[in-house]
Amino acid sequence: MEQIVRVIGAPTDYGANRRGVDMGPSAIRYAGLADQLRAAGVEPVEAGDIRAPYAEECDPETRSLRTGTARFFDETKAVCTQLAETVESALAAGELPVVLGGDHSVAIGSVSGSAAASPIGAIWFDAHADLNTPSTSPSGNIHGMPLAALLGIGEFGELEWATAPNLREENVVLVGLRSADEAERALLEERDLTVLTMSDIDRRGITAVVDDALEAATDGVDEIHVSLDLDWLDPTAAPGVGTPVRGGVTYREAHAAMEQVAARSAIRSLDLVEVNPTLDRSNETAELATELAASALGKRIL
Ligand code: HAR
Ligand code: MN
Ligand code: MN
Ligand code: MN
Repeated sequence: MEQIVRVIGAPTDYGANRRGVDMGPSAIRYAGLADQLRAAGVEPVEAGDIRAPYAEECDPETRSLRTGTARFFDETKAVCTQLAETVESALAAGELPVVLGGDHSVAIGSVSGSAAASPIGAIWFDAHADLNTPSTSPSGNIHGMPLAALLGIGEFGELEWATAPNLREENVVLVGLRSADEAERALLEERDLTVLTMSDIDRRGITAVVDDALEAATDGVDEIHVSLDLDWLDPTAAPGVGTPVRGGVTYREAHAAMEQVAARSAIRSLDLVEVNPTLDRSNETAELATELAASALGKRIL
C-alpha cells in the first residue's frame, strides 16, 4: 500500500516582518506539489488550509505574555493549536503530514502535533537558529522562536500549547546555520542541541554533515520531523524567501540532503516554510520546495 501524504496549508505571515509568506501554500500547490509527490511514490491527499485571518484583521500587539515581545501571539497560538490537532490526527490515521507555511512559527504546531503520541527527533534545515524567546528576540517576530518554544526555553516553559514534551534537545539538530543572534549563540553554547553550520558543510561536505544530523536526531528515537525553511538554500537558488542570507547550500546540495533523509526511512512529518512568492519571478522557490519534498519522500534520479 502506498503511503498517504496529508498536505496541510498553514497560510500565516504573522511571524515575519515582510509580508507574503501567507501565499506559500497556494504557491507550493500551484507549483505542482501533488504531481511531485506522486513521482516520489506516495499518494497526496489535500487537507486544505488551517484558518488564519489576514494580519490586517488582527492586532499585532495582542498577547497573553507577561514579559517580552511576540507579535501576533494570540493568532499564532490559534493557528498552531489547530495545526497540531490536524497533524496528530493525520498521523493517527497512518498518514504522513506535509505542512505548507506560512512563516516558520507554524512549526510550533506541526512539531507539537507530530510529537504528541510518541518521541521524535527534529532536523532544522535553516539559515537561522529560531531559538529566540519573547525576551531575547531582536524583532518580536515569532518565526525566529519556534525551536525555543518547542523546547520550552525561557518564557515558553510556561506555555503548554507551545512545547513538545516528546522532543529532547539531544535529538534536535540545526543544519546550515549562518545567522544567529547573541542570545541564540549563548543558548547553543550551554545546551545539548547539535549544530552543524555552513562552515561544517564547507569543510566536510553535505553528505558527511547530513549523516551526522540523522545520527543525532535518531539517537534513541525511531522517527524524525524535518523542518525545511527555504532560506536554508542560497538566495541564488531560493530567492523567494522573506529573510534571505547569503552563503547557503546549493540546489544540488539541498537535493542530496533530502535524498539522504529519504534513504534513512525515518521521516514522520515535514514542513515547507518561509516561501514568499511575491519575491519570486515565476514561482521558482515554491517549485523548488515541491522538488525537495519529493526528494525527502523518496523520489530518485534512477
Ligand atoms: N533571528 C532573527 C529574529 O529572531 C531572524 C529570524 C529569522 N527568520 C526566519 N527564521 N526566517 O528562520 O528576528
Ligand atoms: Mn526558520
Ligand atoms: Mn530561516
Ligand atoms: Mn503541548
